Amino acid sequence: MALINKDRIEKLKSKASDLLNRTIDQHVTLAVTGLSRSGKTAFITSLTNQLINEGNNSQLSFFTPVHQGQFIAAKRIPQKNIHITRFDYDNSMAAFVNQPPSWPEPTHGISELRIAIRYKPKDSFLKYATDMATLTIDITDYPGEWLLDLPMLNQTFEEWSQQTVDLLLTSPRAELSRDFIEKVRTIDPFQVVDESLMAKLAQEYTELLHRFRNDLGLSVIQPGRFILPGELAGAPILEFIPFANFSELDANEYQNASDDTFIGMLRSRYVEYKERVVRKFYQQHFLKFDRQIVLADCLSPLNKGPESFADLKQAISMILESYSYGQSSLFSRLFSPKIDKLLFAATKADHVTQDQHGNMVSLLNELIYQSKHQLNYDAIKMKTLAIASVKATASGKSLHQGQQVPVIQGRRTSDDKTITVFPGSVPKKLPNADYWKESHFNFINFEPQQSISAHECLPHIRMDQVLQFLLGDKMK
Ligand SMILES: Nc1nc2c(ncn2[C@@H]2O[C@H](COP(=O)(O)OP(=O)(O)OP(=O)(O)O)[C@@H](O)[C@H]2O)c(=O)[nH]1
Ligand SMILES: [Mg+2]
Repeated sequence: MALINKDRIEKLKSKASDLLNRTIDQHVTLAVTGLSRSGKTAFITSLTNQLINEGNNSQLSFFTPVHQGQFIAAKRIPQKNIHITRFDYDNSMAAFVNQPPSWPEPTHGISELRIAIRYKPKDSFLKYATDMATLTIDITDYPGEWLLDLPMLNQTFEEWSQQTVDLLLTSPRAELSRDFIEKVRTIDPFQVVDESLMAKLAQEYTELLHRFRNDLGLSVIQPGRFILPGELAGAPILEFIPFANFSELDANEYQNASDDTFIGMLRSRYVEYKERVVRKFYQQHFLKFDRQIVLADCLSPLNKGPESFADLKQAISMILESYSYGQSSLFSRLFSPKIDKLLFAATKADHVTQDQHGNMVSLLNELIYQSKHQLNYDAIKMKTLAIASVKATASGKSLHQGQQVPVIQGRRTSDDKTITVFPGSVPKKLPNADYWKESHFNFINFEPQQSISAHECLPHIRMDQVLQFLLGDKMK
């Protein structure tokens, strides 16, 4: 008798579970962004690796479902949007598995990955119906540079040109830009345009943007798609430039210029770019994200100097416009937002000693909260963490002038030598002029530590806190 009852209860449970699995939201869309080289690929690879290899050398004690024994297993499953590039997890992992291990190659554009996590619900009302639940996670990797374009949606071609040319003619960009601006000034804006001239100028402008990023370490790059075109590489929609001579144009003549003139083509391509590229990205992707991780590498700009750091501050402020949900914000006026959690992560924390992690968090918080955009704390839950997706150094202590000082040890990228250093202090606040005069940073690039097998967990710093913030509440 007792057996029959148990059987019936199990059947009822399974029926109820089927029903609930169909009706209860057990799905989350995580978007990962950051400027190029900020650590997006390493982050997604590590996050996936920690989940699918949980139990095999994993260190996730701050992730409650693991800590409380609710976590059963996770696996990669086919992604939802099959028209979007697959995030190449296997290839990225291969870099860490190789002997000697290396970092994954740079990526371009948007990619996706889907993971299913099986867990035992504990607190939520799911536990009355089922012994096991599944949380499906869609992860999207996209360039932070694409968010730098949001303000363009609110600007005419004339406004954008003037702002961009002002920026180009200001230090530190002026030196590199002068010749290009002079060249643009010699062109008759009302001449019938030769498309190959337009393509050539756009190419020169794109090269300038690459030099700002790579040679000067600058972050404000606009239009963002020019350096990271994704599937639009070579398309004429990316072939326009800011016009340098608006003050000398007759307003009427400009208004009436047809699309086959130089200025007319610039204007029409700019408008098309805003609608078909910028707005489309927000509509097709951004508005579908539930949760967002913004990765920021604050250490490289600190190494490069004050101009690079000031530019990072400006870029972060521009990126934050996309999360500024106040009624008067540009974003809320254009779109209806959905994101409920926003994680800011200062990446590559293994480049500095552990005692500096608190300063990394304070510094990133200063960059975020001093921005002119008020983030709406009620609508979005936010957190800042200093992390290393893949820890490439070991920490220890060394005797220096009779005192124990914290140090890190790792395999230096430039010469593959194992070195032990104190790389310097991270400023707690936005550094001022005196700070730049006195301080010398020496943040060194390291290669990953010893290689691991593809089914082992990567060493990390605070990836468990990342998982707890992003997924913990969905797995109760
Ligand atoms: N030490 C250390 N270095 C890291 C870490 N994450 C990233 N890096 C370094 O930063 C570089 C860029 O990391 P990626 O993950 O490729 O960055 P990304 O944002 O995907 O770059 P793009 O694909 O070019 O946009 C790597 O090649 C490493 O040198 C980390 O956790 N620790
Ligand atoms: Mg990448």
